[in-house]
Amino acid sequence: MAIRRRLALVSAALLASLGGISVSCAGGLAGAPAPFDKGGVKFALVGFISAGDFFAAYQAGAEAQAKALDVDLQVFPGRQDSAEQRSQIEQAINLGVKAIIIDHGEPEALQDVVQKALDAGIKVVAFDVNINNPAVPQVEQSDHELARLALEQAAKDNGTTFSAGYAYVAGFAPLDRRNEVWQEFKKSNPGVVEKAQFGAVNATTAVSTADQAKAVLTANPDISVVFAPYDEFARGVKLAASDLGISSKLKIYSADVSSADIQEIVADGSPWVATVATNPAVVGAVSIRAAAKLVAGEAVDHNLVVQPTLLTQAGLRSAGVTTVEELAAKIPAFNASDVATASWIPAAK
Ligand code: SR1
Repeated sequence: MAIRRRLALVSAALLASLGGISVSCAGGLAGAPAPFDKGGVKFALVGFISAGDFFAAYQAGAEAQAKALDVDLQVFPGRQDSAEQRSQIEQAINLGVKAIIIDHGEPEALQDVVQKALDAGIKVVAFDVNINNPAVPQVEQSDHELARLALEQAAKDNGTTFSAGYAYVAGFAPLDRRNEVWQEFKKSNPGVVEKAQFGAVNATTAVSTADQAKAVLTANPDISVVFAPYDEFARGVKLAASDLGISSKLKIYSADVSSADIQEIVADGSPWVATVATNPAVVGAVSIRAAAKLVAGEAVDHNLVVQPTLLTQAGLRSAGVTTVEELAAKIPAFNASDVATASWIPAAK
């Protein structure tokens, strides 16, 4: 039995070295560099926002990639609370993890505790929070490009003279980057007048944003376009428009996509006419791969960018796409990314 098991391991290692593939087996990944070859490797994923489709899909993608690497991934939900997120990073350090992936958060609240992890020899990767440390690779979705694509579509559909509503909350790296593009867009198109800015990020973002959007849209009946570059914001605006009975005179441009979002976008009479998005599960997988490469002693670029794709209501309807899985079958970028790959890292299933 022991001989048979050893033979199986040897042939798995041989396969891996010949074909650049890796085979997961109990207690490690044959053909992978240390410590992944022996197994028992622990990572932590420490979030900040623990509500919404985007973050659930990001986590699922991270978990799938960790599983493929035979990594034990401990997930800590930050619950929109910086003190809790800090304490979760401390807990992860004490657990003896090899890497910590930080998903959003407030940079000022994290920089010293991240340094503590680095000093303990733990590798750190940050997604959408600027840790401002050369040792910490930054994962992002090319937020400038994302906002540019959404606003180009808005200009294509509505021209460059319209009254706009803008959903934004300062202090979140992706929203701040998208905001830079919105400010430039208004400067280059003086006919675009921002009538009101609103939005909230909390455990019930869509509902809180809907309440604010209702007040804004009632007070500014000339608003015909809303730039809401976060899907929870867009859901809130759509809900407000529906409650006010003004869906037919509004167009919403957003970021992000989930299966639930697609259903809201393609629904009859929906004012949500375009979104620009990556597959968050792919971004989660990239974050884990970057951490794994660092742990294996391999070089990782400082900026790891997953490119987003414009998805219009018309395009989704004509393609008959109703879920992210169907999208992934049609658009290769929704299926996988070549960012932070290595021959020994198996694809997430
Ligand atoms: C509050 S920040 C929300 C954004 O984070 C991710 O980058 C998603 O794209 C989402 O829009």
